[in-house]
Amino acid sequence: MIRPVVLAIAALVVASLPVAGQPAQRLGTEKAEIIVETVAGGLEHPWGLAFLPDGRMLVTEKPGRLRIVSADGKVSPPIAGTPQPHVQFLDVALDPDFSENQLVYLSYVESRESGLATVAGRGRLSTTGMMLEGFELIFRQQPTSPIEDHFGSRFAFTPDGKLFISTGDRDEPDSAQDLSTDMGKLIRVNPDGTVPADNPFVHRAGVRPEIWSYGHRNIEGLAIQPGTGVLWAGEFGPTGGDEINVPKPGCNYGWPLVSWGDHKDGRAIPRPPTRPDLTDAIYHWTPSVSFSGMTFYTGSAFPAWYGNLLLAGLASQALIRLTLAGARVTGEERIAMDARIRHVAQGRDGLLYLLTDEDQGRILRFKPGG
Ligand SMILES: [Ca+2]
Repeated sequence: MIRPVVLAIAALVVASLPVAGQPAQRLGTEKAEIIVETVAGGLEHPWGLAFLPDGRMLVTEKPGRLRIVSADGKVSPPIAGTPQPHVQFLDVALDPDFSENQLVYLSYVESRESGLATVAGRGRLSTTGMMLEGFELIFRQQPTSPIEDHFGSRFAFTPDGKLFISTGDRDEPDSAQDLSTDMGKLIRVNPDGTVPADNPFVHRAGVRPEIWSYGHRNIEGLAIQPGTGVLWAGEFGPTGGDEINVPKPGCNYGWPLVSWGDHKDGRAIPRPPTRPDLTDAIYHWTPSVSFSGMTFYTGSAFPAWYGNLLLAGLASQALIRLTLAGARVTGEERIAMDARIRHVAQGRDGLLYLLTDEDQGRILRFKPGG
């Protein structure tokens, strides 16, 4: 009679161990042996990730929290001073001059009387790291929509100090072609939210000057290619037609006039999937892999992956690795992760960090496995 009781207690103890104490797992891939560690758990649908200079991580949770996670996995209470969103927090990024100005950028969904919109702002992280001070908006998507979908949104700072902010079409596809809206657009601003004088539409009447490119469905992946400094963007297709684009100023990326996929409700989108007056994707997937965040790998921990583009697969539950030659994709590997992956980012230690999209979401870390 004693034995079952002991077993029950043992099971309870195991279940209550901190997630960070879970044993690491080995993962064999085509070009690298990986050890996957669970750095932290208990994060509710983590979405964005940024690395502080001291090795700690800023992480957003979709329901509207920003936390700090230490390198050894201690999760802080929510940081005070952040806005109170209606729906969700999205990305987080550090200012390129963070060491001097301590500015942290946050994108989220704002609720206005007329509906919902993707917005971005910035505030100063206090010395303790537990307060975002003087938070102010630098971008507010116009107009709003009542539809709670396709919000984007990622940040990317360019080497010349500009800030890209991605948006989605808010599930109003025609808005992506309407240059009087910020929906289905890639936005380029100065870090303080003012519009750079060399944006493509600054002199065209009736066009929002912050627009860099248009005809996008829902961009949740942005990354600057090392060496070239060029921005790459990843967007969700409808049914099929997930895309990688290299957005050029003023160009039209086609949604919803053309697509490599079809509408969610089964309506066909006219073929051919591109036209001479539109700019085609450089790579696309049908069926969809449904990826969100992405990053170029530039660390030394996985030399065979240097310069590769890594994508966080949601429905595909995978880390997707693309090999490139310039702006051409030359190969693809899907690394099964057995969880929806929301984001992948490279730490200051050159290791890779992944966020799982779960109620009890985790931060995973890839280390070389020999
Ligand atoms: Ca397209």
